[in-house]
Amino acid sequence: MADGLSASPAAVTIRHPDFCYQRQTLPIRQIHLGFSAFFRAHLMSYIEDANRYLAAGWGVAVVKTRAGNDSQFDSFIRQHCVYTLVETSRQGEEWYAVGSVVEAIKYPQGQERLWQLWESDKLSIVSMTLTEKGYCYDLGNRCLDWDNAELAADLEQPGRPRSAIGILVHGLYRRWQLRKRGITLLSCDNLPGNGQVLKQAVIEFAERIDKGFQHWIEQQVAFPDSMVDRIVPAMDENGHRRVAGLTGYEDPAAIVCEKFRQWVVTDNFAADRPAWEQVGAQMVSDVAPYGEMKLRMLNGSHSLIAYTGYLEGKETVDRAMEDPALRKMVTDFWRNEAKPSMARRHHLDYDRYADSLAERFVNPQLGHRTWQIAMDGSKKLPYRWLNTIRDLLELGLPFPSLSRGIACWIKYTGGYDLAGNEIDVRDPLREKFAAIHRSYLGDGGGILGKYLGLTEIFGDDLSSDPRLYQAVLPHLLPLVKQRL
Ligand code: CS2
Repeated sequence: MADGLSASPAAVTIRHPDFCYQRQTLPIRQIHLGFSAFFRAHLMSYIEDANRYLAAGWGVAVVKTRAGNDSQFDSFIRQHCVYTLVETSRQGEEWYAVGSVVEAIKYPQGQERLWQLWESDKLSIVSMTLTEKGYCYDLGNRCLDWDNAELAADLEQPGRPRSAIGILVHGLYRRWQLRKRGITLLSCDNLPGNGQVLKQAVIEFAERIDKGFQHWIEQQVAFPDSMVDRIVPAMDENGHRRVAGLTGYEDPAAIVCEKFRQWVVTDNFAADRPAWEQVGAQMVSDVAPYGEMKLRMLNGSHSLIAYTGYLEGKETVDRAMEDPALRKMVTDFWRNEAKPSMARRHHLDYDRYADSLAERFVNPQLGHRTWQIAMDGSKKLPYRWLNTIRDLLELGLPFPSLSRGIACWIKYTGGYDLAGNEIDVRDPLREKFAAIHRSYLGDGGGILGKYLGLTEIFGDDLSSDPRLYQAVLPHLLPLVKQRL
């Protein structure tokens, strides 16, 4: 493209194996917001399979909505959106080239092209990986977080959106004005009831623009819930070297992930979709039990390993799992905390799931860093840990692993490890956390009181529950004293 911001698969030689479908003519049926590694490894693997094995004819345009990592995206555009996916397990590794992304757009520079795609008759699905914070949604109060500056600015100027929610609403608005058919908005983020959260966020925004528009969304747009699962560590130089060794070429957009993947989706689509159930996705009427099991068991134990493991000098998940004490803490957590928190409501095979997680977590090929998982804890923990704690409190059951986890998270987000070395804490509340630790230096009780008082994380209920305070305090005291 003349502006260099978009690329379609033109006749340039690509050093990748041939595709068994016609990339050049794949129509764009889906837009994806977010150029995340997770999207490339998870959702795209199902779309690629649908094109390869079912001749689905399903092209995707990916939109990079956030600044940063531009050089990787530019390389991706230069290589005509083809990238390498390496799948690893203890049994070995396999790789292939993914060709189903056929256009890449940088936002806002490429916005005219983006709106053109939104208005297209061929468009059926707009999917997204925004991470938990990208929804600007206050789950406690079940409403949009209008304190978010980007979101507030989008309400002033909805035609020039900056937030992902603003982009979705504006895209829908253009379809509504042109009387186009409804489409599906498909969230692929780790949030319980992600489709419902997305729907509430979009509708709340739309209502402030026009009631008729809101009504149209309610009638014509579908928001399936989905549970997404595949471990996809961030790529580093080693990873890139390994891929180049396997394939014989450099690919800055390459991803290494585990072989395992799971995708459970409510079969509630407004328009066409590939027959993803024929390539391994599970289409169900209710995703909730699967989503809950995955968030509480997989992500819950990931965060547990991240904070406890990091503080004990374990750089990766597999290294932490090699440590008998940490491994025991994790298996106890699955058996005695996560499982009983869910078992009275649903009847999935939690023990088998725990066994499969134990197998996945020891994969030494992944090098999944505890530091990576520890990011954005303030946004992740409410979904991963706190509902488990709420259930266990109600059942009168103890939660020693999660109490230790909270203590380690508090220590970690204070910005120093047990030896006093600085930690690169990445979290929207980073400054707030550091300020608490500064004002209550070494005073575990004071620090804990302030942390639990953060109702945006703990909600009004847990913030004022003395049982949580009592459970965490003994774990925190020795950790904060070490820094004195
Ligand atoms: C991880 C997840 O980084 C994290 O917070 O817990 O990305 C996890 O690897 C995926 O949800 C697995 O499906």
